[in-house]
Amino acid sequence: MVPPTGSGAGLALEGRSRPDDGRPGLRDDDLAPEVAERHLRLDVDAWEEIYVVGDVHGCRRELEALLSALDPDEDDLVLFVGDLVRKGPDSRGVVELVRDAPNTLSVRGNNEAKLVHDRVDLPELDPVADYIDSMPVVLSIGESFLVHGGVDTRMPLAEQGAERLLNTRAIPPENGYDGPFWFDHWEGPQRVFFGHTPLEAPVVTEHAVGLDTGCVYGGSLTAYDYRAEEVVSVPALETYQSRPDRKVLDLPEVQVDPTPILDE
Ligand SMILES: [Mn+2]
Repeated sequence: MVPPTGSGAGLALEGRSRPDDGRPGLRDDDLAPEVAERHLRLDVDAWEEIYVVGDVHGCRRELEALLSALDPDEDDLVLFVGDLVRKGPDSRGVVELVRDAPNTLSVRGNNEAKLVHDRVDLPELDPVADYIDSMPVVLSIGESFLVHGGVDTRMPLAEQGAERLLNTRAIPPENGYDGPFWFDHWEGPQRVFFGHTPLEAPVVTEHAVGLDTGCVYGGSLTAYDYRAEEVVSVPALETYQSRPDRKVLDLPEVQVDPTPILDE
């Protein structure tokens, strides 16, 4: 697919996306047709620094602090695992920030999908509805890809529709927050960057990187530095929404401690 319409990233991405040319990484053929149509491939070699950011949920101030600390320039790329919107204080501000920056892109989260499919109506987001509609479901770069929820390891990737990729958490799904989780079973070959499941600390394994550290719940906003292979985070400035502890996963055996960074 072409980069999202109205995206500031559209220009910067020119020549930096890449065709399905047989090099390693996710191919359109690996995906269900409806997902392949919404698969954006980026050229990993066309960018210097690459960061992947967890669920923002309208936490614009924390996102600004994170971006200010990372200080990306036009040759750096900032990707998001979706759920830019809802629950937090400034969903529209977050979408505008991501839309208007020249080097930022997000996959669709389940909360964007609720807007796309008219399951919820938020008039404040009407001015950015076209941009939200245009967000890809899968974004691949190098031998990694981003998807909001995860991969259902009970079936081939090519049989999984967008809703499944946006909402997968436990396997089987009815296990909810008790697990085991899809990333306990996923063996690649690609590495999957994901959000959707609030974590006490980011999950980093060979084939999965979980970045939703529950900023809107008073946790932190986390970014993975693709080149340095480390995670950095800024703390939430407030608890915008409360959440029961059992719905924030603590998985010490696969979690890493992010480096806290402060906005100078
Ligand atoms: Mn979320």
